[in-house]
Amino acid sequence: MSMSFDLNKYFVMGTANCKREPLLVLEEALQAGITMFQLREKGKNALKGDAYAEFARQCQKLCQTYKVPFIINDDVELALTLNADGIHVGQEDTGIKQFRSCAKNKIIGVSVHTMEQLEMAIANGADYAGIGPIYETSTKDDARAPVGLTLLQEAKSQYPQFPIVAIGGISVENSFIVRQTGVNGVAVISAISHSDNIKEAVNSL
Ligand code: 3NM
Repeated sequence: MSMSFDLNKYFVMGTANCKREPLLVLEEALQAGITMFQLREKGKNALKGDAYAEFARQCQKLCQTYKVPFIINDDVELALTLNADGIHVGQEDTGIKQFRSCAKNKIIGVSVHTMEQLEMAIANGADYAGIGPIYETSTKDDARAPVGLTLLQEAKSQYPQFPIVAIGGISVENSFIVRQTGVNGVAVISAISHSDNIKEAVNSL
């Protein structure tokens, strides 16, 4: 059993997603009330090596201050080194069984794009699934075709107790209709990281 967590307002970010100092963006989002944070350091100018680890440590420290779970995308080694609260993996990333065996009480999230992948994630012991992209997104280079709201509805009707977060193209404007599917929360990058008023964006999501 992993530690408790709340998917309600899940902010995902890496340095490439920020137009301002990333740690300031994160702190404003934390102050505004995000419930979960995932460091997703991707792209051609992504931090590497010590700079990446140090940035991750600083993000973790902020999350600890605000008592928000700190999740690392696709990097089991760093997650274990930093004793992060959890890891988020895609379909192509390291299997979750490996992470679970060395981190029993950690949060494990998996990105899924079909009902079959969702069933597999649950069978493999994931703690939550991210379903997406719900809408078109320009943030993820290799994003698949949007799955729309029907997959969220199907997932929640078949697995009402399993925590599900919607991701991909979610904005302040469309988050209301996304939430009507019964999902546990919305995960966003640009709706927060590109916002000129993070407090308002987080409040409105
Ligand atoms: N994963 P934005 S879509 C990181 O479909 C990510 O699994 C997705 O960025 C998936 O909120 C996506 O700016 C990008 O659209 C989300």
